[in-house]
Amino acid sequence: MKLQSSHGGTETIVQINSTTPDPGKIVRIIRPVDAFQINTRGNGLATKAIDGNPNADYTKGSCTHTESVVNPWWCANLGGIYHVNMVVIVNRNDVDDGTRGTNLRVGITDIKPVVGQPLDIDAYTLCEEKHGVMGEIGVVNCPDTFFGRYLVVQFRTTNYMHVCEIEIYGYRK
Ligand SMILES: [Ca+2]
Repeated sequence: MKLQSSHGGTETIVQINSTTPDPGKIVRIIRPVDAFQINTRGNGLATKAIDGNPNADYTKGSCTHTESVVNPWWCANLGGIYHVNMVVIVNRNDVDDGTRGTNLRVGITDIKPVVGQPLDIDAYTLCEEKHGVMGEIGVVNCPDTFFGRYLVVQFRTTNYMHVCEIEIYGYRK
């Protein structure tokens, strides 16, 4: 796994033994076709989490930003049905009030979330929840049996959500 810029067409390949029961499947980084989030504050567009630039300084222009809401969420349209094995989330690191990025949850669904609407991730296939503050990087594993078109990242808290890159690993169903 690498977190450096992936511009230039290079493709990251990782080995995830614990979640890849079939050794014939190659887990690769998935390139989503679109990203959106519950709402957007300023220039913190949702697509900045999939622009290939993991720079964690918001002022450098490659991080997302929502308003402060209950259970803010972000979603990637994977452009097809994928098994998702792992998600790596790079948190913003130039501001830290000690609570942002709390109770990270990742889920998969075929139902497109609606911008501006709250999202009940418990209704989705929930990969994992990380209790407490995420820190600079969050890593979430998904069971190999999970698949879908939309990958949702949510913080179960009331706060702003701002992440700087979200890398999704898996393989096409
Ligand atoms: Ca970015």
